[in-house]
Amino acid sequence: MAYFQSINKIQYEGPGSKNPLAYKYYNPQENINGKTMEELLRFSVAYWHTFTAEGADPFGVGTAIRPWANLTGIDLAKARAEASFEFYEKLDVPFFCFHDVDIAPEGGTLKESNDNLDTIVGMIKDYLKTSKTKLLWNTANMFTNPRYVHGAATSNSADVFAYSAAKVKKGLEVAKELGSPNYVFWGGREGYETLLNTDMKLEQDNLARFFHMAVDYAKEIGYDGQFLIEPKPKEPTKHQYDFDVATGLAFLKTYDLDQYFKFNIEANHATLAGHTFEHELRTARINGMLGSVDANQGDVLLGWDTDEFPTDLYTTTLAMYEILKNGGLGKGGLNFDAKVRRGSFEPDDLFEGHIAGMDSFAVGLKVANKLIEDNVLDGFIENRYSSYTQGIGKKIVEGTTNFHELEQHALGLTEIKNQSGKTERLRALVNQYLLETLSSVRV
Ligand code: XLS
Ligand code: NI
Ligand code: NI
Repeated sequence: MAYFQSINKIQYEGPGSKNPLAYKYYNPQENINGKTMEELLRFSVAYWHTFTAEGADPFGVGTAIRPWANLTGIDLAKARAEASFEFYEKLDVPFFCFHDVDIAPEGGTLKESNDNLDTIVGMIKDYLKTSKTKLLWNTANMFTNPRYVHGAATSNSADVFAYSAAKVKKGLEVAKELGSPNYVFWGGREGYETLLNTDMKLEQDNLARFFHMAVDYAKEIGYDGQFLIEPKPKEPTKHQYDFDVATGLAFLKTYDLDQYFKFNIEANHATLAGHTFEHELRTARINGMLGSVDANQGDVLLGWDTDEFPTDLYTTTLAMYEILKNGGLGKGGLNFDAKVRRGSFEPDDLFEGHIAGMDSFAVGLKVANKLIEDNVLDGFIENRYSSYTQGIGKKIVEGTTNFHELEQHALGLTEIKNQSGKTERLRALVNQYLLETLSSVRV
């Protein structure tokens, strides 16, 4: 049965198109430097926002009109799974992602939950045999159920720790079964509310123990997907342990876990941490830790994870710049951890949201590629740091000097000449590249 009957397969119609249900910039087979857009962008649909959520917010119930709304329980789960593959095919998207509870209802016991999960995983496995769309990552939801009120692996309750371990154990088995190239850990409640009742050291040690056990179990069952930590500073927990990439990296290094993990970087989490998206991507990239991306955007006027579809071209450009500089995303992808607004409640909006996000990243890809091709920023940066390529600067970089010699050097200086950083010139250049790219693709 078709759930999105009025929608045909979304086609690339080019920038001149006025059709809201067509790609204007995302042309999957278009070649960018020897790779197709599809290979470079690796788009993914988030199951939870697209098929499970109903548009509720803390002040109101769901508004979404969905063709499976008349169903409940396992029948609802089956309908959503069926609809999801119709959606992927119509959108022509290569990947999707899910939490365990997105795809199957929780039962009264862990055993029942796992049985429900097995039913839907079996269905998905069948679809995967013929579908072009594959799983990018799966994860365990360890934040919705009241048992996680004090956290999962950082809970004060050892029983909750054990329950969480069982969920991730199952998640890794599912990842293996469905051939998932990645497995994600987002620690929504792995943090604390107040130090007055918290043993922070024990909680962090336990989180590290949990990750080590997950690594061991993956090895044991022969699951070789990439492990990803998704940093977020807060929400729902006030202080979250995986605050941002730098904090996550320090944690991983402290506990000898850095060789087993990379990061899944979400744009809106970056802004909640007081960073730009590109800052987080750069921090991960220069440390060899950029694994995957949750592509969305926040709203500076709102202080929470609004998970909007990304439409800010400036940000998609700077993000794609980091991704191209990283040599692509490897096993990772651009997962739309994004939801249509509560007021956008029609099924078509699900398509239009994804189209908007995909087109925006396609533009970002083109502009970033041109900026790199023309050596616009690198050339400037190289010149800006040229004092480190000769004389005392070269010695600093090569590690062949010390404070004595540097003092002598400083004493001999009559004048220190600084150069302008040219921020405005560079911003104007990026604008120029954006506008030129947009006008050159207009048909
Ligand atoms: C929540 C997170 C979550 C993760 C997966 O803010 O973004 O959706 O991506 O658990
Ligand atoms: Ni996310
Ligand atoms: Ni998020």
